[in-house]
Amino acid sequence: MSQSKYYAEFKYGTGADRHTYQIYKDKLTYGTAKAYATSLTGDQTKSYLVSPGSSAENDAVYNKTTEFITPGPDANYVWTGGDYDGANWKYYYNGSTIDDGGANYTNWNELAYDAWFLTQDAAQKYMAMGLQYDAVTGKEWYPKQDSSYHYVVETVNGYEKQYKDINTIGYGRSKDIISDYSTSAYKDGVRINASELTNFDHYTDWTFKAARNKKKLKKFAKRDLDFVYYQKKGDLYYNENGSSKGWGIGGAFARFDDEPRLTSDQLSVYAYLGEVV
Ligand SMILES: [Ca+2]
Repeated sequence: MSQSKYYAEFKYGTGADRHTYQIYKDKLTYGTAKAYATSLTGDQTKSYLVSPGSSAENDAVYNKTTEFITPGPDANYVWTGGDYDGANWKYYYNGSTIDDGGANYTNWNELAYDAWFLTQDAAQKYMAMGLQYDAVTGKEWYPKQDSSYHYVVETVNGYEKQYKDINTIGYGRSKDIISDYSTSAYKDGVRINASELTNFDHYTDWTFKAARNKKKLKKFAKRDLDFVYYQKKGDLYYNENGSSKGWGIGGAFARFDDEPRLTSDQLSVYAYLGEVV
């Protein structure tokens, strides 16, 4: 099963407040994005549309989002988890009020908020973060009516999916040695950080095959596959040059010491953007 979503991930915060943020390349309506965020954990208080509670968190979200998504005419906002319930702007994940003008952190775009305040347009009940394009100011929040935007999902500490993450930094020179992978220890499988893989752009349509023997391995290197696994050695290859002979600027980037059986439904692919500290 090849995943359909292309996302980048980063971490922000310390200790119990260290949260995971996933920035999605696809666009969804507010309700669909919210439902997707909840579906990651099954609990809308554990995984929800991003709800910045401080200026530093807001900056981290903005900086990482615009590192991954270039602002433009079709990418001017991302959904956040703020919405208007008819009386107050609130973060839906915990019901906290965000427009009280008091102690709670707010980052409204003043002109947009004032215009909304005058009309109280009932359709403009969702909070989106501007990505800075055209007249839109980056990092600030805008009251928006429903539309399809990119979105950022925040997951609280301890509720992240259980992936065995493969580090591809320095691949080609060294392999990430994996000695603790099993489907029982990592129920969400193996996840490849593809941001370091040269020329990789198949985030939503990557292909994978496991080779039974050396002959198959050589044969699969000459097929239009992105990833090939050689179970006999436990090596996972990136096939950078597709159907050309060999692996191009690719090659084995991970070795599984236990040589487990790997299938495509155990694999997922994403882009890791690091940790904001
Ligand atoms: Ca090849």
